[in-house]
Amino acid sequence: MRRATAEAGINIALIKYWGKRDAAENLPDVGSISLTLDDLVTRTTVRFDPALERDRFVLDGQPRDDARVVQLLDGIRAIAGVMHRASVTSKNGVPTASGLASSASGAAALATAAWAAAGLDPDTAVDDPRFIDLVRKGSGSAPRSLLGGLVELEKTRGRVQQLCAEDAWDLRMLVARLTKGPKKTSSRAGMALTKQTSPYYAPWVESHPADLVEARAAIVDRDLPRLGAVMERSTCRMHACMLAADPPLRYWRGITLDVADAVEDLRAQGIGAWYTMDAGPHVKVLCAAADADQVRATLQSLVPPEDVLEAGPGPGARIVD
Ligand code: 2P0
Repeated sequence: MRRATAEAGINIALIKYWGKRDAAENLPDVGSISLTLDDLVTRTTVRFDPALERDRFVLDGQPRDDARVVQLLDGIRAIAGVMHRASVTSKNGVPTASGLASSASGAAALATAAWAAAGLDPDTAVDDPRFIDLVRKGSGSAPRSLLGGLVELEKTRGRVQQLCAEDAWDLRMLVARLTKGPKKTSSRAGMALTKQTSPYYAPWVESHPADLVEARAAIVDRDLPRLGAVMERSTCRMHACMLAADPPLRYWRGITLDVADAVEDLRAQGIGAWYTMDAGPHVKVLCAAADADQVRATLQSLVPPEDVLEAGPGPGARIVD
């Protein structure tokens, strides 16, 4: 019996991924740039066990059937020449399927733990295209959680590279959690609908590379106002593209816009804070560590204190046991 435990932080996209070029390979139509967080982690243990007849997956204490988990384990078994089924136990630090990116940390933690439990070297995994391909098929944004700090996922082959190490820029991401239940449309279904029906999809894909160029330059210069501005632009273009789908795809709620307004008001007062939203109503706010207390106070004036989460840049997926 071989076992390993891995942890991976969620990542929040600054320059957004939305839409697939190849659904089978889960390759994106656009690149993306994200921040891996040091809190809000998924912790996963994988144990290959000759006594098991089928893979077992327990998420937050609940047994689940998840074809993507089995697919990922099958891929690693094929690479490592392992025959045994696995027991997988996973715990999410964020609500599952709520638009808080737990699928990315989940796939990154699962793949890293399974890779090590199968006897493969976790330290070189991120350089192995077979590993990245498996992680990406688990979740398109998951390869970004393999690396720490600011990370770019390129669209051509789906590879990742670090743009700024987690200890090289003292940023904070505050999350205003606005609902608790699962989202109504999965990212996968939402992306397919948008690509098929939104007249803004082609312009989204066409205009996207300029946002990547702008964000890379802002990161090189450690220019937060410039990075924040392009993050908001990428966010709003992605949501505009979804809103134009048929039927319209709207993840925002009224409170989502109230929080965005409050972030704009902070900026009008001279506090550097910028908003982003993903496939859910929650608002994530990027700021410098020095401004985090003021941002937190503003968010807590709109939502209960326990629904404001704060994290800094974190490391990539790693073996912890
Ligand atoms: C992102 N999202 O860049 C974008 C922004 C949501 C909005 O990546 O189908 O769970 O596995 O590729 O990775 C969410 O999508 O979707 C996502 P699949 P995934 O973070």
